[in-house]
Amino acid sequence: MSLDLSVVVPLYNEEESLPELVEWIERVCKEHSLTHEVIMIDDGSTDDSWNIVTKLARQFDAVKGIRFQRNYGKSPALHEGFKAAQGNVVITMDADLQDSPDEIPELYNMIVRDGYDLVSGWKKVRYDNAVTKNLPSKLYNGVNRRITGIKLHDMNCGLKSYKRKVVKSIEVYGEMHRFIPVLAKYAGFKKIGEKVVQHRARKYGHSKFGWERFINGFLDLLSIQFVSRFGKKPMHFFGLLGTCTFLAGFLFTLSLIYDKIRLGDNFGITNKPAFYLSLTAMLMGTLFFLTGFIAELIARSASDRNVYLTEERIGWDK
Ligand SMILES: Nc1nc2c(ncn2[C@@H]2O[C@H](COP(=O)(O)OP(=O)(O)O)[C@@H](O)[C@H]2O)c(=O)[nH]1
Ligand SMILES: [Mg+2]
Repeated sequence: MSLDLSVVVPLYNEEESLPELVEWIERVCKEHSLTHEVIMIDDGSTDDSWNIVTKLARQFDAVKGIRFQRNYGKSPALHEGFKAAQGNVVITMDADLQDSPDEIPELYNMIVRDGYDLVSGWKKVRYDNAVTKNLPSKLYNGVNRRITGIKLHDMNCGLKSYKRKVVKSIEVYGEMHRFIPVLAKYAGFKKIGEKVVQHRARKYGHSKFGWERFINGFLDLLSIQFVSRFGKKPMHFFGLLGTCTFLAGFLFTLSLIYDKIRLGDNFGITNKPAFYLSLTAMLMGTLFFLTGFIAELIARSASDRNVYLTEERIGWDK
């Protein structure tokens, strides 16, 4: 039997919130007659979270749990959840009750009725610390929109819904959970929307992400951009850069040699800034080139070098 909905909940030390969260999800799904499963991924919690998940799994048919042996992070947890999810629509939700399960039906409908591939929540009114969270988040999302061209106000919102196919097509690793819409876009999913969602103050426990996330997030964004553009052809980036830099250095050298021949002993080559510039440029050019070459060799032997996401196949089982 196919399920309408999988709710994926990554959690880390959220013992107090879990029972309330699950009861609420159950209530909403029942009211809207959605057949569903709730997948809770306990990421090596050190509190009582896993015991509570176990109890909930006994109490509710829909609840399933996965427990990591240690803390890996939110992305690996989502990855496992996505792998296990069987619903036609997959909704991710934070475990801390800051996201409201009342949003589930509309998020579900936007996928099924309006045909979105991905809908991201937008915490328009936010109940977090203004200085450490809200302001940097605005700035960050602005930069994100610029770089990726995806018009979302709150890319990193934990509350999102997906067509099942989207979560099966992308690989969330490291700390890439912040950029799932970018991953989805690069996997070919174009219909990405957003929905203003209620946000609630944290009732229990404390936030697990501090200011470092903005630095890591920015580096991750650069990686995603780079890998998606040049991951399968690194030489196109490094080779071009290397060749240009080397050529610049080489031209400098030629002009130095020309001056030396023209001016003879009056021309002290090593006194000229151009001498050092040309040396550095030629060295850097060579290094860029070599880096590109090595990257190309790595790309060639990467296990996913010939993995392409296929939309459809027809006529193969005749
Ligand atoms: N699986 C997993 N989940 C985490 C981890 N850190 C935080 N979370 C969960 O991610 C969600 C959002 O985290 P939270 O600390 O509330 O971040 P904030 O809302 O941005 O302050 C919550 O459900 C957390 O339990 C982690 O290391 N692993
Ligand atoms: Mg939170």
